Amino acid sequence: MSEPAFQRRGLGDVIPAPAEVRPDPAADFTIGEGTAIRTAPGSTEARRIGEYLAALLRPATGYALPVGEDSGEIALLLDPTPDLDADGDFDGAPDESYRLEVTASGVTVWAAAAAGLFAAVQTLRQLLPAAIDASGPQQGTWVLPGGEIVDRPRFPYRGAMLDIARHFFTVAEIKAYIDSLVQFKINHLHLHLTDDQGWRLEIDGWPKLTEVSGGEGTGVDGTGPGFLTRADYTELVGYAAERFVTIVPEIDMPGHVNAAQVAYPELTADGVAVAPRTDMEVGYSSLVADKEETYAFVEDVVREVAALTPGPYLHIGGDEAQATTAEDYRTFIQRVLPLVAKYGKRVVGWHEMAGVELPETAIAQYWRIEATDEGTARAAANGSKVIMSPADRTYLDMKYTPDSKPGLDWAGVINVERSYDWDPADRLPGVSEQHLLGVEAPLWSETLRSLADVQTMTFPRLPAVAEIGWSPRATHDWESFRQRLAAFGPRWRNQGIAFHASPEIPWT
Ligand code: IFG
Repeated sequence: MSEPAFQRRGLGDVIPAPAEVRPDPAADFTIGEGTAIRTAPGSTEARRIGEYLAALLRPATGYALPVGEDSGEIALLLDPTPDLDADGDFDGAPDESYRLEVTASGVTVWAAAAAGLFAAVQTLRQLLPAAIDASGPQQGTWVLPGGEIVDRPRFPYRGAMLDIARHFFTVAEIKAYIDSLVQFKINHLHLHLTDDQGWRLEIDGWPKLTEVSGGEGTGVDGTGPGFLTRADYTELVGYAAERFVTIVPEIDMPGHVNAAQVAYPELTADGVAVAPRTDMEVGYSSLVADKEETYAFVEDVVREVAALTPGPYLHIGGDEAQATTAEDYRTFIQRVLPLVAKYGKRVVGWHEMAGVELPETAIAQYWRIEATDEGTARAAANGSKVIMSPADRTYLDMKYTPDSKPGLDWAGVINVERSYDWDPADRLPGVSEQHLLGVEAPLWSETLRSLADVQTMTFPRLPAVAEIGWSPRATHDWESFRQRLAAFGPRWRNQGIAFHASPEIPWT
């Protein structure tokens, strides 16, 4: 019995569960001193992914693992017409499907696009023993289980959200978060950039937003100061894109705007500055729907954020606008929707936005716990796509148990099983499979104070949401998931990722 760190993996021991798994135990492949990586001839993208794979494998194996186009037992190939029968094309999303074959002589990956090669690399990494994630050379045999996997995502949008407004997180911390997310084929990171307690992205035309509301003493309990410069944001977008993660920036409005109004009193109804807020209340602030300054502000911010964001989406928030009358809310949304389109982005908004007539290109993100939502169902019927983030299943800031820390519990406590035990196509009447763009797990940071807190709230529940977003419904099985999840304890320890040792998981 090999020690757990070098325990041979089963071909299906992957999260998210692959679509098709055909093991062939007679065909195991062992990575050795002389193993090389071969990438699709002429493809710089494939080459870059080959180098990414090599960088993942070199530290623990200590092997050279050269990358080239001519020879190598591990091949990453692009096949424009793979027989993957994958419905990979979701309204323009990149094709993430792939076929992975392990034989005694080597590993071959075929994908229609680089995104598929990247997804296959995440699978390959998980098929190696847990020791592969160690930061220094380990003595053992690097066995890959033989057989074939054919895989493709159920939904094109599998997201996480990090709130850097209530508590700021640095570029390095956000990069580390991205690295932990891509292992589970998460391909969108929604950054909640602005709220009552802080404004966290530099806007050239409105410098006080960050000078005043991104500075010392901002954030919940004043403990989360800081902001992303334009260069920081550009660096993050680039880092994410190299890992096939699309950044979705959120400027929350018309509510959740106290920080903007502290910096610019002209954004309030009476022009008098409001006091900075470091508490956790919501629903008390609003932009003024009938002031032209409001739309000059919004247009400047939307223009600058859109110009810095290569991804197709710009999130305008729209949640908890209790301080905005229904009529003003409608006026505001109807004036802002065209501004986002003007700068070439598709609007995403929390589902309250769907209370207003939406163009079918607008995307509603459902987040609450009620059994139905009329606006979201109507938007879906009108052709809008829906991102499912029901708080009682996907909100990673919810406590694991009544007395676990950190976290909130207004949507109830959420253990791993509750994160797994739901299906987005069954969540809301009127919102079924064809209306869904995907799922997202938001992490609000009112009670978070460190990257370790972020990781502990994220793992092990995010992998449940990732599997729901990627794997076919037919593979959805709690007993299988909890067994597969148990093997990630040693991997997260090797990676230095803090996680909650949920008692319902038989950790190895
Ligand atoms: N609801 C608020 C968030 C945050 C959250 C904490 C949404 C869309 C409660 N809005 O969730 O700002 O405070 O769980």
